[in-house]
Amino acid sequence: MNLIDLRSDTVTQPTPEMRRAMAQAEVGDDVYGEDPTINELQELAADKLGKEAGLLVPSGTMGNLAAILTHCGRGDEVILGNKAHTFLFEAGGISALGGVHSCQIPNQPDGTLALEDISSFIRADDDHQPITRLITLENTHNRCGGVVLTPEYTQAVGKLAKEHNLLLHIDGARIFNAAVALGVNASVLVEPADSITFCLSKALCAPVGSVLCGSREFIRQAKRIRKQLGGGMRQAGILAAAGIIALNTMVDRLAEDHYRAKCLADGLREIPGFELDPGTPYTNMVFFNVSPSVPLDAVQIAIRMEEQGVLVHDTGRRRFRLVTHYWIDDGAVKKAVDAFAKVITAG
Ligand code: TLP
Repeated sequence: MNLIDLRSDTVTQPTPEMRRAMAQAEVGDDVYGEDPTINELQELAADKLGKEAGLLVPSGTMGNLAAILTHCGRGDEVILGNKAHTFLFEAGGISALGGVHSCQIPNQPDGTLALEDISSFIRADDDHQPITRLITLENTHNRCGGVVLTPEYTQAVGKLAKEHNLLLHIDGARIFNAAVALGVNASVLVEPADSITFCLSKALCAPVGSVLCGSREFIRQAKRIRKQLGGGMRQAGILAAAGIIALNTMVDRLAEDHYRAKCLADGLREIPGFELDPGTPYTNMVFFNVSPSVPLDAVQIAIRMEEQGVLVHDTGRRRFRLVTHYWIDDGAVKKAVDAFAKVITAG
C-alpha cells in the first residue's frame, strides 16, 4: 500500500528528473571550492534571493546555526520569537555550540514580532547585560500556521535593526512558499536581511540541503563556521544537482500545494469535532484541534490513520499539523479526508 504522508514536506522524495541530474552531476572537492555543480547552485540561489553569495549546507538547522554563529560572538544576544524553529526545534545549538544568548519574545498569531516588543528588548549599553546583536525572523512561520510575513513588515524590522546597529537573519526554510503565496519574488521578502537560510529539501523536493545567502564577506566567514560544524562536504555536487532542478522547476508549482492544502482544510472542516485554526491554511500547512467531544486524542487518531494508510503528525495532545507537498495529489487529499471521517466516526 502506498502511504499518504502528510507529516511534513520534509518527507518529499527527489523527482525522477532530480535523480537523473544527480547521476550525471559533475563534481569536485567543495572544501577547495572545486565542485562546479555546487558553485552553480550557490550562484543561482544567491541570484534568486538578491544576495551576493550563497553557501550550501546540509540542513536548515545548520544554515541557521552557521548564520547566527557568524553574526554573534559568545555572550551576544539574538532576539527571536518564542515559536521560532531555531528556538524550539534546533536542539539549542546556538547556545550549546556558540554561547549565544537567546531573548525570546512572543510571536504574534500572524508570525510577526511586535516592533515595540523588539525595541523594548534591545539591551542598554551596560556591563550587566548581554550585547544585543541580531534579530531573527521566520518566513513562512511554521508554528504560527505556515503564515507569511509581508515585505512591508520585514522592511520595518530591517529599519529598526539598522537604527540600533543590529543585524537581521531570516529563517526562510519555506521562503519560496511565502513568495508564491504573495505573488512576489523571494528577493523582495529578504531584501533588508543580512542573511537568509532556505531549504531545498522541503517542498522543493531535493533530497538534502539548504542554502545560506548573504554578502560575499558574510559567506566567507560562514564557510569557516560550516567547517567548524563539520559541514564542509566534498563531492556534494550530487546533491546540488537536485537543488538546481528544485530552484529552476519546483518553485512556481508550490501554488498547487497551497491549493490542495485549502481542499484538505475544506474537507476536514466538515468533520464534527475538528476545529480548524482561523485562516488556515496560509500556504501548505493545515493546523487544527480535536475538540473534547471526540473520544480519541491526537496520538490515538494518528495510529488509526496509519492503519488507513495515512501518516499524520500530532503537534499536541489534541492538535495536528498536516502538510501538503509534491507527492500529495487530489486523490490523496480525498483519501486523507475520508480516512479522518472514518476514524472519527468509528471512535
Ligand atoms: N522543520 C521540520 C521539523 O523540524 C519541525 C518540519 O517538519 O517542519 N526552519 C524551519 C522553519 C523549519 O520548519 C525547519 C524544519 C528547519 C528550519 C530545519 O530544517 P532541517 O530539518 O533541514 O534542519
